Amino acid sequence: MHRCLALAERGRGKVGTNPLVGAVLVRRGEVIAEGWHAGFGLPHAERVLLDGYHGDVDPEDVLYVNLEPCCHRGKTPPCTEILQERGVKRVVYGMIDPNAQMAGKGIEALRRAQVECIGPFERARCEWMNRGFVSLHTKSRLWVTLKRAQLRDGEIAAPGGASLKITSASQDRWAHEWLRGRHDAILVGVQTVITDDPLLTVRSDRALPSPLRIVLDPHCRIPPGARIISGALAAGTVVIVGPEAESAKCRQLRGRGVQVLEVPLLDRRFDYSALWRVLMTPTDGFHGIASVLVEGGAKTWQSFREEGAIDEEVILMGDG
Ligand code: AOF
Ligand code: ZN
Repeated sequence: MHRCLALAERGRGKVGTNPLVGAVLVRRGEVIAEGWHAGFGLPHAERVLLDGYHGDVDPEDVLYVNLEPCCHRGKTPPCTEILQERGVKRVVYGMIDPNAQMAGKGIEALRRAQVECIGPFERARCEWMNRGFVSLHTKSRLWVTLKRAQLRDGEIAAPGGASLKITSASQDRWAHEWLRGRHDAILVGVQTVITDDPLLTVRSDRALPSPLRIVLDPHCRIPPGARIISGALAAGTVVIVGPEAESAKCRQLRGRGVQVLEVPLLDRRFDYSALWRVLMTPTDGFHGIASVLVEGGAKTWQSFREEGAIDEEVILMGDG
């Protein structure tokens, strides 16, 4: 199962609103074939595994997969069918699929077809890896992590508003690998872009996926020279604007490859349920996202708190 999770991780940043899934076929304790879900709309892990494995499946072989095999025809055919066609007789699964179209029906279908199913196995780890996907289906919103760096006295910025270096190099490394590299998007309020002009990229020695950059910018105040909307970074940036944002400026941003998405306001703040809907709905060229890391600033953290939309909060305590 741990191998399934490692394979599943390869799909991070590519599967959109789909789950991260890996599968292995084991014969007498040895892995003989592997597969993973490599991207939104592409074949599922189990199908990738069986399409790439041309040998026979023995009745004693065990197929491990971190998510219940699907039983519905979505963008791809049901995995339960190919498992039966290829003679898989034993399945170990990590967790039930929270998608209401499955929700145990995949396992039921396999058991009805005399396939032995064992699980959920290593459920906590499997659910944690897919916490974004689980959140989409159980809360109808993304998984939200708040990240804050602060000095021991609680200070987060210099009195003049200029940015202050708070964290150490090792804290930065950890934050890049374990926070930025493990979320589908990094979100900031426009004031952070105006004050800090951040890059919002993952900087690490390891090859990690690049999350999208999202800016909450009701009146489209983002400075045209900001680094996240310049050069190659522009194509991975999403600016969320309100209905009254200046349309000429929005057009100019779109011309650079920036995605500009409109969300209605409620009491001078974005309507969060509409914001979730926009971010969870795949469109042409945007596969939707399942998790977001909110990096600031103070007003943006506050609005997520007031909305009650925080699943995890990480505070990096610095010595300054
Ligand atoms: C699996 N293995 O690798 C994945 C599963 O539109 P589709 O056809 O891609 O179906 C998407 C749904 O299928 C998704 O919401 C989730 O319930 C399941 N994804 N299932 O057995 C996989 N990616
Ligand atoms: Zn499937």
